[in-house]
Amino acid sequence: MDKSSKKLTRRSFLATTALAAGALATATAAGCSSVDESGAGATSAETDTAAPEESYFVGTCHGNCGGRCALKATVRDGKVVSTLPMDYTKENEGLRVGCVKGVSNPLRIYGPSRLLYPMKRAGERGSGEWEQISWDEAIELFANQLKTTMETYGGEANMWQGGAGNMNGVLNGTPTGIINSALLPTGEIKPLDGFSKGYANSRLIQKTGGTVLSVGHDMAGIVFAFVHLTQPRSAVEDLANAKTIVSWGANPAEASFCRAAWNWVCKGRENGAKLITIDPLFTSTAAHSDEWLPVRTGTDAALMCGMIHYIVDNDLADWDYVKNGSVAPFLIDETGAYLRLSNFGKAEAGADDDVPVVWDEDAGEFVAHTEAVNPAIRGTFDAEGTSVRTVFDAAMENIAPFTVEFAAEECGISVEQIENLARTCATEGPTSFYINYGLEHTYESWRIYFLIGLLASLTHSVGIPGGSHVGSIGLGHESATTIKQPKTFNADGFVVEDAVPGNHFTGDWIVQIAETGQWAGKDFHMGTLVNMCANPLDNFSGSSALLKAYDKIDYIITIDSIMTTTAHYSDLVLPTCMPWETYEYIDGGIFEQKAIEPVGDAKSDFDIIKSVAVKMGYDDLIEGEGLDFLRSYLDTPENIEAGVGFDALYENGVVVGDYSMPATVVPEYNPYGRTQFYMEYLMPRDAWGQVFGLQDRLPFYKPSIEAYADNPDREKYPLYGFSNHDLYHGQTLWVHNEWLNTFRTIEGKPFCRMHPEVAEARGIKTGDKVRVFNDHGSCVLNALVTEGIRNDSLWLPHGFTWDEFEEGYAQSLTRWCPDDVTSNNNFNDWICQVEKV
Ligand SMILES: Nc1nc2c(c(=O)[nH]1)N[C@H]1C(S)=C(S)[C@@H](COP(=O)(O)OP(=O)(O)OC[C@H]3O[C@@H](n4cnc5c(=O)[nH]c(N)nc54)[C@H](O)[C@@H]3O)O[C@H]1N2
Ligand SMILES: Nc1nc2c(c(=O)[nH]1)N[C@H]1C(S)=C(S)[C@@H](COP(=O)(O)OP(=O)(O)OC[C@H]3O[C@@H](n4cnc5c(=O)[nH]c(N)nc54)[C@H](O)[C@@H]3O)O[C@H]1N2
Ligand code: SF4
Ligand SMILES: [Mo]
Repeated sequence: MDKSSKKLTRRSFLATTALAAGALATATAAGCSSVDESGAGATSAETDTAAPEESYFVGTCHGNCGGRCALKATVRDGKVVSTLPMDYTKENEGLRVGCVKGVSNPLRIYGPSRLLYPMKRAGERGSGEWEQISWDEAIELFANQLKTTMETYGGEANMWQGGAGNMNGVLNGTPTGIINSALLPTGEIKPLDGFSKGYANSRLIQKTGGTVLSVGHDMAGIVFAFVHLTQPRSAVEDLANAKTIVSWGANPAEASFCRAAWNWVCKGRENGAKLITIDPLFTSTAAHSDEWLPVRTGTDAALMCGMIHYIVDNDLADWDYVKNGSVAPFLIDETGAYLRLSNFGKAEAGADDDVPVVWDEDAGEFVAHTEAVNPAIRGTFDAEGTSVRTVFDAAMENIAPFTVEFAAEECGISVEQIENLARTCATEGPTSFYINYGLEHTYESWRIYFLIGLLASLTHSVGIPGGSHVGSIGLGHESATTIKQPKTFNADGFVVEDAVPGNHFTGDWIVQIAETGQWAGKDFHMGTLVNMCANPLDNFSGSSALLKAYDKIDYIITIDSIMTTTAHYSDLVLPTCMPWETYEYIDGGIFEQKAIEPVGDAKSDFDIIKSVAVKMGYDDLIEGEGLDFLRSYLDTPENIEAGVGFDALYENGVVVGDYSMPATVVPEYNPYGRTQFYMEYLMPRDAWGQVFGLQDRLPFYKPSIEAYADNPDREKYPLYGFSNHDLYHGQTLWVHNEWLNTFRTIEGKPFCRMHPEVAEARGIKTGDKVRVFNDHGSCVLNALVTEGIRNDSLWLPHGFTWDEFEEGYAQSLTRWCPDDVTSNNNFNDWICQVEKV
């Protein structure tokens, strides 16, 4: 911590990047003129001349906002002067999406933190002393580093950290995986590949047997909702059919993976739905809600347990759905294995027809769940000498300690509030639980997906109009659009015939490797770290721990378009293109058109990696230009026939078609066709031999790892810290952005939010300069005193780089704590103290 707070000063960056600063003067001037031209008034030069020539190009914002709005850039005199949502036909005007961040793209392209030249470190890491170098030298350094590391330690010592920077780009993005490795029956751990994005680097990593470092953010939700419990997500349009909408750890008015979500929440309200928001912060969504339940961070699983007890105890459940639509009646033995037809010799073990059986109360015997008329959901039975009980009983026993009273204490809301919530969800349905990422950014948050499965079963919030339970997790496309989607892709280019097996795990584990020198029980040397589309030090949780781990890495290369905190701590930084400076295809039907020459000496990721490959002697590894790959990727016969082949996309950016509605109500699609809240096996995202007991495969509540009430450290750090995503922030893509700063700063400085009771006890007023600190890190920023936050919590912004704070930086306060199941990043699981400076 001391290390980071000492070095991370704005001065050290500004004073030592004179060469960048020189170039900034030009860039900023260009940026300013674009501000004027887009509406605030014309520059004097222009008032004297006729209207300048304009041209238009389609692109979208990189980064993981999930919006993927098609934005139309206007280019004048070789500069992007505005980026506005694309026009739609009049009848589809309501589908025009975009946001204030998207509009501020010109300030990203010509912004003050833009990287302009390749630079190598001149002083010690993080000193901010740089030497500008040529691309030839940069490529040579990069290639030699990879080569020497391979020769000395093996290919896996070259690590490629993926991130959300160009999450959806197939040409210039980074690879990352969902399940990174598997434990084979032989006991061997097999890394699984994740090469679906980032064509050029995917090929180089495979050729050189490198290590893919997957992202840890959002992984509890993605792993459980997609892979483990396969929870169906209805289209956001279906929110219009709900009678109760619970916005839970979500803020659809401001952030979501679907820009249209809020429109449909509003539509639901117009149709009479009640909106309830569960959030420690009074967000825009909360402000529009009928009720705001300000729970303490990390306690949602306890709240779910309390609700489940209330619904069951008061007989408010839709028992018919619980019996026939969920896994509640499935029977498990003491090891947790399902009782199946094969147990009765009626199917071959493991065969497709070896389905779980239930106890049919009408028939008075065990029958295949698919045949049962009246399955028992409670009870213990003897199955030819084996004692089995229902999954429902096992689940209720597992959560028995977490009563309504327990939940009230834990969550910091009243028993009455919990009971009302449970009653409303159960009796005033259909209920849509709009669960998003706020509540999964705490330790072991994967447990909530078991609980929401059970809660949704009891309230029948699944597979019916208006009843659903997984917000916009992983969503993005599943809302109506007029953008025509390509039908198929030719991903052959990602396959390298003579690939060398490499490694693959969540990047956050480098902290453990730095301590032990091992990964999954084997020695692991951290030779090179290439950050590409990733900004771990500003965005990953526990950035102070990551920074410490960087000391054990021989060489750090960051390819980015801006000087992030991560770039600041690198040995070599390479400037890459922003949208509109190069070509890219973005999943979702958007072809980014090249509109301008890159600012400074920036090159596309494709060109950088291709040059490195050639320098390493792999002349034919990456053939042709980026556009050649995109042509082969998109030009399938199906796409050409549908009018969305390469030429159509290259010409138009997006092809607008008819309003196309996604599958509105999505039923369960797992092999049982039933809502799951139990798993026979729990496969970890990163395998190193973990085994999980029955308790972990059922609904359960465990308190946060740091932000729990009885943590003795709360004497020093009494406040629960958290952050969020909102209209004016979006990870590091929107740093140093003057337009956005007018909305998200106080007197030009980032601010934290605290309750008046917290402020008064410390003599703090809005606008005061304060220091927030804990054992991980600290930062100095301004205070905003507001009733719109719990009186035991403190909100820090996310989405500023270190040099935007007077001292320290916000991310340094977060805790490093990936869990054993999903390696999830836990941004909201830390405690802190605040004082007036
Ligand atoms: N405290 C706190 N921290 C959080 C969160 C929070 O709520 N609170 N949220 C977390 C979440 S949910 C997420 S998804 C993460 C995201 O964190 P990251 O995965 O780091 O993603 P981004 O900041 O979107 O992008 C990373 C970098 O990629 C760069 N980039 C953009 N386009 C390109 C490109 O084409 N090529 C290259 N080479 N680079 C590019 C950007 O400039 C940026 O610096 O942040 C997390 N961090
Ligand atoms: N405008 C905008 N949109 C975005 C992004 C962005 O940065 N800006 N980022 C995109 C990305 S990568 C993601 S992951 C999503 C994230 O978007 P969301 O899923 O909405 O995530 P957050 O904003 O982090 O959290 C949602 C709400 O949960 C609250 N919260 C925090 N901790 C808890 C908790 O323990 N329990 C409960 N009940 N609530 C809690 C927060 O205060 C916040 O208001 O948005 C995507 N869309
Ligand atoms: S930041 Fe996201 S929502 Fe906003 S315009 Fe860009 S892509 Fe759309
Ligand atoms: Mo995210």
